[in-house]
Amino acid sequence: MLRYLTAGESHGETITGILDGFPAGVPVSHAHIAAQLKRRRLAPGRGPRQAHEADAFTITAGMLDGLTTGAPIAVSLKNSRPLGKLPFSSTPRPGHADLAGMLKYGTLNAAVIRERASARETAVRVALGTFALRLHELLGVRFSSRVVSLGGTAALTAKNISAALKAARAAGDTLGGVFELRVDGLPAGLGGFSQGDLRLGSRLAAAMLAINSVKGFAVGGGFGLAAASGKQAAKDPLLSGGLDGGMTNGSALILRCAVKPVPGLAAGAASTDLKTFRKTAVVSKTSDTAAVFAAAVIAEHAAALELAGALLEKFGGDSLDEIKPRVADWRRKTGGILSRL
Ligand code: EPS
Repeated sequence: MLRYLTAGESHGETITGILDGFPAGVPVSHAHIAAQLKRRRLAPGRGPRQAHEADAFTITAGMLDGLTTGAPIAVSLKNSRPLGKLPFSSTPRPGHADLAGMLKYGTLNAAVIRERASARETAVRVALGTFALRLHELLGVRFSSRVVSLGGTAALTAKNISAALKAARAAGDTLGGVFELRVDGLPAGLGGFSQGDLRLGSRLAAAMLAINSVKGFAVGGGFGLAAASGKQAAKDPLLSGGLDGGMTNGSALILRCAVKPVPGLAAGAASTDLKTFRKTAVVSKTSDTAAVFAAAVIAEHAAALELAGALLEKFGGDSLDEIKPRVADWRRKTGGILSRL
């Protein structure tokens, strides 16, 4: 079973991730992980925090001579400016985890909640996801993502993206958007239908909705399918988005996610101090202008981890050498049928 956990706070010393159940013999270099972390960190729409974060990391377990060993993998990411002591704040930022978290843990200090709920944690998810991406790559599975709308505009160009982000930033505002994730080359038959929690759609939905700010999830035609007739849907296999009955069907997997505008506003958002119950404005200076570009990168990694788990469940194997011929054999068998349809 492939599983992972993370620990660490946004302004703590380090953020740590452990990936357990990953096969041996997968070559993963420091450069592979650094490149993926850079894609996340430098995605458009990022806030001032990214200018000083270097996402320096160390792999402290599970690797030998550039290859995974099969033992649990541990990655530790250093924060560039850890805060020794958190600034106390009893004013929750609306739309963030602050209020619900303060009620849940019985604290008047929103900082305690923010520190762990912050999207900073997704950096280590990306580091762990790089291992899964490498496994997929070596088995011929390719991941890509793109932002398909920003702040309600769908005809996106580099120029209007940059203008929209600039205008929002100048107004102390933020923008939401939609990203699309595409996975090509997945073997057919991953996932299952015999129990609801085995359906790959439910597992991918959980992985996507676990990304900060993701509020909507769709497979293939998604919400548009509700308006299509059965005849129309039957004509376009892309509408199923690569999943039928909770299993991969041999076509490209296509997911879309809606990402809300970052609720922390530089212009200030109306809130209430939970100590005094005075109405006040809470100003967020470090927030991103749009999280959708970074979320798309994070989604590639979160989906890669989920799909690597499904792949290992189907094919078993403790090392890449063991898995590779099994996948190739399956591709030959299923490909012979799929190519004749
Ligand atoms: C985030 C708020 C800011 C962002 C952060 C996500 O961080 P903080 O307020 O904790 O300084 O910079 O993103 C990152 C640090 C990152 O690496 O992605 C939030 O509220 O989610």
